[in-house]
Amino acid sequence: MAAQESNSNIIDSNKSLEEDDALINELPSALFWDVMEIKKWQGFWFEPGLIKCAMKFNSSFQAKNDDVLLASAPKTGTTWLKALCLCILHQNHNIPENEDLLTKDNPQFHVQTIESSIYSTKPTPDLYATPSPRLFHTHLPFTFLPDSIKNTNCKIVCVARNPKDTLVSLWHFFNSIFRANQEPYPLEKAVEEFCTGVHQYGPYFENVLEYWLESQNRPEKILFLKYEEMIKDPKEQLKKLASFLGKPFEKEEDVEKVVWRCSLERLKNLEVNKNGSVIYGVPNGSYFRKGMVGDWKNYLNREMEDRINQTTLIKFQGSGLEFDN
Ligand code: PAP
Repeated sequence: MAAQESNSNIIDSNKSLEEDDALINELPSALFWDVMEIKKWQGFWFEPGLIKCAMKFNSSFQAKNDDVLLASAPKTGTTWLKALCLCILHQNHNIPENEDLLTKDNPQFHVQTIESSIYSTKPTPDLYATPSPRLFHTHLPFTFLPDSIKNTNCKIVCVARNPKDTLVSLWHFFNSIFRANQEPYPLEKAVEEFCTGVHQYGPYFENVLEYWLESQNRPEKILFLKYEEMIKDPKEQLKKLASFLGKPFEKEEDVEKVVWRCSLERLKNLEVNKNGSVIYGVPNGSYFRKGMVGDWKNYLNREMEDRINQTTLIKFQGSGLEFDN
């Protein structure tokens, strides 16, 4: 880490782009996986371009009461949640296969991650021309959300996942992006960076905890889903999600259809995801791997397991947040 954190790194909608650049330049830096510069902004690490987008999003986004915002720390079930919410909000459970949106593009394309897609394009697309209900996603922690999201009636759904599987999923993902045809990044280094929070969108722990605490205070506003519970009982979790979004299922068979439509097995084998295009510079197929609870046991040694367990214990202590793993 190079510089000291600036005291002036607060969000201010009156600042010019040049001032944003100057502020970002002053932030402490680190090198993520030896390739990507990340900077610490208000306690979290992001690549500099993302900070700019997050600032723009924070200062200019106007929420509507019927917006739905999906939130997740990376690799905790985002793609799955995006697919499920698309099906719930469109409610056309009887459409033939060839009309299903999920066969046409990856869920990541249909539900864009607001700070890394919408606010990184120039000019900013006309968000307000999008038909209601608008469905967005963010990997940003709760702190960074615009006041209009926090203070209107729009709903937030957060998905979270146990830290050890999240880390292993992250490790596979970044190996495929940064180190294709190379030796994988040393896992012990990835564990250390995960525990100290020095990674893109890190720390995972604070990101997850913020949404957890908010969901406890405002359950009508924020639904907190756990990946492990979704794997264990997808139908029950899907019904809970649909009811929260004000679109409860009328028929049990529709619940089953959506669970199947959004299953890893189906999505992974769709043509569009096997050979499909690229979003955020990432092949569609990289969003689908094993989708297992406890896959970490195949990768982490005792020392790594203890390191993550100890960190989890300290970070989540007293919050009531626990994960199966
Ligand atoms: P993102 O943060 O880049 O958007 P995200 O979708 O949150 O990625 O995480 C990918 C993980 O979700 C992968 O987990 P794994 O590496 O442990 O296998 C991926 O397999 C899993 N996943 C993707 N789609 C589904 C799905 N439909 N059902 C269950 N798990 C899924």
